[in-house]
Amino acid sequence: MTTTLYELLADGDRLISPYCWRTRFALPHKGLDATLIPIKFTEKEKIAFSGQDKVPVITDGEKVVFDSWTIACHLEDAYPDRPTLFGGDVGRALARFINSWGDKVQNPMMGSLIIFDVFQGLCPEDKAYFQKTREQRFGKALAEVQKGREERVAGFRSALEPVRSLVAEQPFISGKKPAYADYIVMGGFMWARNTSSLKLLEPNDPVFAWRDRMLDAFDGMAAGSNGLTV
Ligand SMILES: N[C@@H](CCC(=O)N[C@@H](CS)C(=O)NCC(=O)O)C(=O)O
Repeated sequence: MTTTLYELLADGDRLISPYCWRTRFALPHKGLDATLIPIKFTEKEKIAFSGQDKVPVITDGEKVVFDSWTIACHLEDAYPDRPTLFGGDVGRALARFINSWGDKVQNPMMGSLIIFDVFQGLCPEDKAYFQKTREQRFGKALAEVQKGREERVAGFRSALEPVRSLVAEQPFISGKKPAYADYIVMGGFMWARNTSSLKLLEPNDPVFAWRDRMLDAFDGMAAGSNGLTV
């Protein structure tokens, strides 16, 4: 069966969407070797077949699936004999809580620190669309959103405390090995890494060491994705 992932790239080959990154990790976890199809914000016609306009989108054989959480559930259910992303129904429900935290807390906080950097790294044809839609979302100019971030980054680090205390005690959020909950949180960090030089974490932070372990996962897949910071 052929699997295809439509994912969002900035200028060059930098995969920038936190949600696409979740799927990027989930696929090799399930041992699936997907064909990767890059799209830009202004190339939505490439995913029109999915009936909506957001990535990630996968095709898996005849099936079309969109939304990173729905994709993770599809992969778990379609490939039950492969390594599990959730570790059972209770693990799936708990990973869904992390998904919600990533969507509602982690990524919005990160966005307020890096959104102007994201804009600056986009290809020229995507810039006007991104600026218009994101300024509508934030209600102000993107450079303004990012203002004062050197002071505000401390608040982001505090919000990571539940992750920090966990990965200080065990190598991954999911335990001894990484799984979908790790991919959710790492998706946000990959968004930042591939768009911004802002130092989000201090090197002595246990989350920093966890992020390094995630960069090394799957033969350094994320580390080799043209990031700007270490
Ligand atoms: N809940 C969705 C969110 C997907 C999403 O917002 N994707 C963004 C990229 S990060 C997108 O495709 N945006 C297109 C646009 O803004 O036009 C998921 O988890 O997949």
